[in-house]
Amino acid sequence: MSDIPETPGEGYDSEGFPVPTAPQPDSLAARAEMLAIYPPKTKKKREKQLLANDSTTPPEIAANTRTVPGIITQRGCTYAGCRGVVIGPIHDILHITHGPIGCSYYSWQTRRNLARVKPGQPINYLQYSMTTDMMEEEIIFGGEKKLAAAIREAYKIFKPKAIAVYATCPVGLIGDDIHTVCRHAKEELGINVFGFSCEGYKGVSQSAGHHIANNGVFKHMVGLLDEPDKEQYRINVLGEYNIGGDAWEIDTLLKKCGIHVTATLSGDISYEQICKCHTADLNVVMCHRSINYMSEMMETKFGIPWVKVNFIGAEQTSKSLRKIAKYFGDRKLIDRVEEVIAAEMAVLRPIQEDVRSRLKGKTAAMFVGGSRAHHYQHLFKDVGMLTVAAGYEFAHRDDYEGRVVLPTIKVDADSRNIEEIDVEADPKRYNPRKTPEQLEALKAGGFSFKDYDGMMREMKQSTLVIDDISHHEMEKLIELYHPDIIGSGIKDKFVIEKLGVPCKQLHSYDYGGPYAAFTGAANFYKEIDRMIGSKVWKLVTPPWRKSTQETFGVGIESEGNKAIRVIVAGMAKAWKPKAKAATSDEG
Ligand code: CFM
Repeated sequence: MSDIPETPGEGYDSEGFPVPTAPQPDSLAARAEMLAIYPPKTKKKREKQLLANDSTTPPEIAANTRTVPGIITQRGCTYAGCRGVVIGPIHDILHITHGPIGCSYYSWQTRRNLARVKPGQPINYLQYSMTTDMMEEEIIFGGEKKLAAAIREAYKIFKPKAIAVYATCPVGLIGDDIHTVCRHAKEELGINVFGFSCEGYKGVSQSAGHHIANNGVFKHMVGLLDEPDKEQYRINVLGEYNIGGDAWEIDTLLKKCGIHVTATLSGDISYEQICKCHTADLNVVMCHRSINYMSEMMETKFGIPWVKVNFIGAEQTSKSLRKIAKYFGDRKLIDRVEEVIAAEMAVLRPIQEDVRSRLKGKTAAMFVGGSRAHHYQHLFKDVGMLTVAAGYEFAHRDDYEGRVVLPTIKVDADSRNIEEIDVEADPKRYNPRKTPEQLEALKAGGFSFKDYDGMMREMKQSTLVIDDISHHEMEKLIELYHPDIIGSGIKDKFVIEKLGVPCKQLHSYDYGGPYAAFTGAANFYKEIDRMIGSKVWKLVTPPWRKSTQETFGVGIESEGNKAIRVIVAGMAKAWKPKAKAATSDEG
């Protein structure tokens, strides 16, 4: 069993939420103060995206809508969601960006979706950045010829099994037909070549890119190889991208239990694994936002049921393992899972208790992507910390309020822009993995399929929920709540730190991690303990609190800066080279 008390323990309230030591502000008053500065139209929009939580009946939040121009958002573009997030991690196909050089350059290894060369899978192209490098000439006269030449050239050098082509903003604006170019290349080269109309502007965020990518992967890859793996209990882990090696931790843990992963979409994955992933017995979904389309389409076409899991946090990892074992229903597997949980917790528990003794009662805030702002709350909870405010950058209402609201979500013009593909049961290969009776028995035993309750139901009453947070709101949040740590991204990390709060980069992990499964949880606890224990950010006087002379002249000799130099010198002295980490296999 996990050691998060089933009945509330010391430091937790009657609902199992950690109790903050410091007094917390009234969330409605804090909300009003955050919104006060905005002009009426902006305020009207932001007040629908900035709410005090109701965990029993989550209030309707405005999500997946356009950011007000002028507000500094943390969001990315549709191209990033497609090429960068969902398909980019496939390591043995070529990814060619059709566009100006920057789109390719800035998506080159900035996301730590690691892959390593394995026996039998010797190819890893992830270190390459391939682009057509569009210039004025192509913008004026069209870039199709240059794209066709690039595909031919790339094929000649690498002889890959498949090539994916990604459209960037100018490609959509000038109307290059990348799909026809890909079709011709497929015929000419005899390999799989396919394109994605994932122009950056196509949606309100990278979320549109996830959807476009899911459609393309499903149409062009899934189902091409009818060769099931020989192992028992075959699953796909969907929405796990092996950031910092997370998928490797999950894979190792599942292996210990006797559960086999056919494919992880898309972390450290090969083309072949994607082509045969329709042969698995179950899909488990980690990141609901980026891949729910795929799990739905695979169920419709091939009959593979899906369940939501979370391998972030000790309690959640245990729950997820038990859920998978229950699905297969084999006594031996169920017992084996319990043995593994007990063994892993025996190692993790002392670390958890030690860290909790220092962090109990501290607070966190998190603003990340479309799933981590929810999942990582469990890791903080494990060590007695309450998440007082959280939000996604680009998630949809169902990720906040749960899938129950799906029928009520209004499809606006921006979402209508994204293709919904018609999927039907495959006449030959549709194979429901469970009989209707088995499904009923599972449901009667409390098992739920296709279910995601969202973030709000798992957050404490009256905590703040903020969609697509602005820099102004972040600054106000720090001023009013003084959280002990914030989990966020690179676009606001340094502002947060200069305001005196440590910031854990929860996209790339600041080169740390892995944080998934029990082993990853131990890494996270220790990392957070170190960050909160360090006083370094409290000693910083940000440049905007100083006079110009102080900043550029005598500021360097200020008491705060002197103190920092002493700390840094101490750290440098104590530094020892680390053993080579698994993550050094990157790209
Ligand atoms: Fe899913 Fe992700 Fe996330 Fe995401 Fe992302 Fe990411 Fe993220 Mo950065 S797929 S929604 S588009 S869990 S890259 S691995 S960390 S914003 S919270």
